[in-house]
Amino acid sequence: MVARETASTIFALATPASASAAALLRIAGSQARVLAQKFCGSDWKRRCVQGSIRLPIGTVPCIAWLMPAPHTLTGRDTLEILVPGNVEIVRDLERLLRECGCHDAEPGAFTRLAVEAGKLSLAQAEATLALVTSSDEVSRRRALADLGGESARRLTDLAARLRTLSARYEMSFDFSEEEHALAQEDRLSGDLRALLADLRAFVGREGSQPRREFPSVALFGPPNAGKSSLFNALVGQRRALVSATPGTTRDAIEADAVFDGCACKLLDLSGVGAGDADLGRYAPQARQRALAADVLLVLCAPGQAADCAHEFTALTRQDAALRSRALWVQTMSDLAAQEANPCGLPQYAVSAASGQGLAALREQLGVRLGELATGGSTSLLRLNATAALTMLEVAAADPLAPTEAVAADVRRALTLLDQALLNDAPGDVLDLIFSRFCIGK
Ligand SMILES: Nc1nc2c(ncn2[C@@H]2O[C@H](COP(=O)(O)OP(=O)(O)O)[C@@H](O)[C@H]2O)c(=O)[nH]1
Ligand SMILES: [Mg+2]
Repeated sequence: MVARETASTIFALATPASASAAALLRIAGSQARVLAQKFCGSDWKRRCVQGSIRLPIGTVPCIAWLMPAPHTLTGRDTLEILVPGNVEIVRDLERLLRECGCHDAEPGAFTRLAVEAGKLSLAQAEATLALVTSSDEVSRRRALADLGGESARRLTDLAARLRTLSARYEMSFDFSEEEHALAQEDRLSGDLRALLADLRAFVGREGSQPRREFPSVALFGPPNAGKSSLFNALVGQRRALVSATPGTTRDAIEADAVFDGCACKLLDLSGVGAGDADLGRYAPQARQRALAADVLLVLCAPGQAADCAHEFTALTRQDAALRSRALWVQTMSDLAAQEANPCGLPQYAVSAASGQGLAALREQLGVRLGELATGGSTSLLRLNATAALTMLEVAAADPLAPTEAVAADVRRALTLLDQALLNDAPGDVLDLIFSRFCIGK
């Protein structure tokens, strides 16, 4: 599929396929010149031109960027066309491009061309993906470091040290004098441990995997606990319906929110427990979503402590670990003084009305979400560095391991690092990597 693309001209929509101010279509390949002439009557020089395109829907204005090979990301002639972001216009234009012999790009096709043209390392290509999909500060920082080549430089240094160490291990077999050999082994294992510490720092948190979606923060509590009011205060705009009538929030309401650089999905759940106007119709669903939350805010208005404690305790019977994910939030602190919570959870007092206590709660949410942030990226660079780390840790942890066995592990770990750094991945690994990209990247 990608082989076909290398011989042809590919195109893809680089902006979301929905109504917007403008839509950007990317075209790479030999047809780009022909199309630039057709749409803008332009000779093929690197520049930005205005033109128009005749489509079945009518003649639409466009702005085109002409980028001649080889000084483009893909190494090929590239044309980028900006048209009004109307779904029909985009559909017509895509049809026209197909008629002109262009092919729909596979996911990640542009980035793959860039890698194949030597314009981007595999690590940088993967960083592009990680940056687009990152949901938190840690992942973003890592992706930017990968993209700028900083991670590759760090790993190159580590690989160079490992190469020297590997050579020293190989040479150590030549020492015959018992005493000398022991001193040599001590030095080798000391240097291996030092290198392990640096490799561990590079790999970061253990088992880091990218999250599929934003972590969730759920607002849970009895009707009239002030959930919707706090939800709106945290989101910063009126999204959820606030009412003195219990049971106003029927289904969960969701909004994206960011605390201290960490994105999350904030959930305003319907009320649980006594006083529910819906007689508990929506409560089971609210309890399920509370159990699944990454951070649970147990909301308690003045006088609701017993109700809240009862509900929260019932949840912990299903999942005892929920306690470590939960915070007790006493609401309407403008109306009543803070009371101790019966569940012994970390406690925050807030008022959605006066804004009191919101900053401290936001800060704590930032901390909690930061702890969840794995900074995960399954890039070959990190995958192989992690595999090498595991291999070396096992080797270093066994005091009885013969030097020959440790030397063999050091060699294998080095191969893993080299493989990641030299873009020397097998074809199926490349297919897997690029299949995770979106179309148009
Ligand atoms: N004084 C005061 N009233 C609040 C506060 N937060 C919510 N309320 C009121 O409490 C009632 C219930 O609030 P709501 O957010 O709908 O609660 P929910 O049922 O838990 O979603 C409404 O009349 C709100 O105006 C607060 O911080 N201070
Ligand atoms: Mg509500």
